[in-house]
Amino acid sequence: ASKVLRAVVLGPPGSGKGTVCERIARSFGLQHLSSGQFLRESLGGGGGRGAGGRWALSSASACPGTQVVVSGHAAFLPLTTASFHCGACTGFPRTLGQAEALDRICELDLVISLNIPFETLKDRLSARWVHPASGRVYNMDFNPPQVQGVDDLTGEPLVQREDDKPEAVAARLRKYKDAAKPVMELYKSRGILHSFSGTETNKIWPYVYTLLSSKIPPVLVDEEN
Ligand code: G5P
Ligand code: MG
Repeated sequence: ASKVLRAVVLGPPGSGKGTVCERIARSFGLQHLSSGQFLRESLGGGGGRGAGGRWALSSASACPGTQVVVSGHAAFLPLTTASFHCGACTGFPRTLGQAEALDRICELDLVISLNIPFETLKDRLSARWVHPASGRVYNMDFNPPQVQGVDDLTGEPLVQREDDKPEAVAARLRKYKDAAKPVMELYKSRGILHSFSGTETNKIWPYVYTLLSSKIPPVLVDEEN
């Protein structure tokens, strides 16, 4: 397959990376890869203990041919050209080391950065519920499930992520800020960084959609536009 687009969506915890990437995947027929989801699946739960250990993760069901190895903060995502020929990735690269590792594998076309105020992030994360098996994400205010506490498709119970507690959110945000700054600077210097600021995904999304539409043809007309 010829290369279509390689994009990553970066932003602090709760900034809407997953939400935006799901919409990108749907609208442009791209594969969505989430490093945080890979980590949670490997740990078999909804908790966010992702950064502390070392795991070799096989994500055959999510994306054949993709493997993620994370050791502390130095993660390596050996995406082959075939598996990432048309992908949108969230949560990776999270550090300069990861960005350099990604450089050795492929050249990114586009980096989307989401800038959301801290207070908004805290509110969103305290209202987030997830379906661990699929990674489907709900929010009691923004996109509630049809029946409270259960997944729309399977009827299985939803859980709250351990790392969505207020103390954990503050620590995650601090860590994210330190690690992300040099990554943003790198992509800015390459002219591929596109930043979007706001408090509502629905207001940011049309701009993201327009930007991507200028690079690849959508497979779905944007119903939110
Ligand atoms: P993750 O899973 O990548 P984070 O912390 O980077 O975790 P997170 O929390 O998953 O990011 P998100 O994907 O940016 O947030 O946001 P989301 O889930 O789409 O939206 C958040 C909530 O707000 C949802 O409930 C959504 O429905 C709602 N929402 C969206 N838009 C709106 C809106 O406009 N209004 C309202 N009201 N609500 C909205 O990584 C987890 C951990 O794994 C490790 C790290 O420790 C990380 O903390 N990790 C890595 N470690 C090392 N290297 C890597 N590459 C790593 N990747 C992950
Ligand atoms: Mg996410």
